[in-house]
Amino acid sequence: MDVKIERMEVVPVAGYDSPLLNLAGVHEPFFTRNIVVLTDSAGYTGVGEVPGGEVITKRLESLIPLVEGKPLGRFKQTLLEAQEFLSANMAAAAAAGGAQTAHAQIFSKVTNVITGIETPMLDLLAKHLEVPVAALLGDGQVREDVRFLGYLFYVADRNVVGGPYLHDDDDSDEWGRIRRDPALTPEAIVHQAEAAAERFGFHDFKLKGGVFPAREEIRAIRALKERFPEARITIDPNGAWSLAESVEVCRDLVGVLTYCEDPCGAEGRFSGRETMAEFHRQTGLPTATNMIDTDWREMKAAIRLDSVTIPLADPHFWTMQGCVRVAQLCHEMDLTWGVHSNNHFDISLMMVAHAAAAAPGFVNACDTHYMWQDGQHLGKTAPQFHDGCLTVPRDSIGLGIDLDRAKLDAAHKLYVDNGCGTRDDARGMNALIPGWTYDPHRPAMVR
Ligand code: GKR
Ligand code: MG
Repeated sequence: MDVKIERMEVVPVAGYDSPLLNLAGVHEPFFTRNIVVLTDSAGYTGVGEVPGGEVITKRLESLIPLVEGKPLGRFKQTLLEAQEFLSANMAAAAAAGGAQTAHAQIFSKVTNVITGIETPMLDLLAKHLEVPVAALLGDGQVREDVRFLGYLFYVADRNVVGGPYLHDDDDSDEWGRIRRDPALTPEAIVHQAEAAAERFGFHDFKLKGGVFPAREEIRAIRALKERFPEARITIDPNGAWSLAESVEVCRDLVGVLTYCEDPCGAEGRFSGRETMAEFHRQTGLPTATNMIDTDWREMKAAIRLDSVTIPLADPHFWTMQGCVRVAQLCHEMDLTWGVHSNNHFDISLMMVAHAAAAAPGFVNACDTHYMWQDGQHLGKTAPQFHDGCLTVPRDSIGLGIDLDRAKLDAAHKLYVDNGCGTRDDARGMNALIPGWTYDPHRPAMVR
């Protein structure tokens, strides 16, 4: 294949968000992402989306000279070179004084950046070969319908938090009407689930916890299960609860919670993988995580300890090919695969759909924040859910995103005009609780 990558564009973008609550605070009015667009010598474009923030933008931009001019067919070699280049730069930065944070940065930022170039290259290749991206991952595409869950959040009152939050923007159905409104009770959470299920057809739900005391959040879980008895339901307080509290509130929840995501974390002499293993044994509940099993070294430790039943292998952290490798391992090792998410546009949604379409065996409904962003796509048409699923037809081509340049420009303008950058959920919390600071062991509204 005599095709070369001619142009790499890195476009930081923003979209509107609601004041969603989580352990880290409250979401700001805008969420940010980095979009990568590659154009090749045959005139095709490939797209990818990764988390926002200037560090990732800059690292992606640093790869432009390395990517432009490379033959498309040698994409794996290009990925290896990019990995080497980034690792060398990170090592140099660490040697210059950033040792403490170096590991975290290497994990969280470099894999994101690699995914940022890997995805559009896969999109381009798939277009040339006239196959879906899923066909190029793992052992190939194994399913067409990919199931997603409804990701429920407690929502703060935007008038109290303050800021240019979007509101009254969608009167088309109940989800459109309520998704910008405060939701702070079990009843409001159930209502969110009903409205989201009506629009998207979701059968499964996840509640973002770490906001109110554990017992109160479990009341919402019980109310959800009562309303949706067939649903697979999980809660994720991002490790906010102690092991003792997690066990106490979850001990009797087999049959109510299908699995529990990061109930507890590192505690005293014990690592998060050790406390999660104890939680798993004491409650009998399967455990999911996007916090303590986030690379291959952590994966080895988690497997030895039997801490994690469901590694949430987000392609943005693991790369597209890497997250499918995790799925293959899960399939062989009696684990089940799932996906983590952050606020995102339709490109990321399709990245997850293609990865899941290549994930063998049983897979858990994929996390997605998309219901909070529905209507803000960057493709010419919006992905359509049916019965809680997205379909990746075996005869489709590429990632399935026909980039809308006008929408991309508008999302970039929103980013620039509002001085957006790296996510900071602490910023808005002072309006809710004066003097609020982040505490990884205390729910956000408990001060
Ligand atoms: O969007 O507030 C949020 C979530 O808390 C997100 O930041 C987490 O990374 O959804 C994620 C999770 O599963 O932990
Ligand atoms: Mg999580």
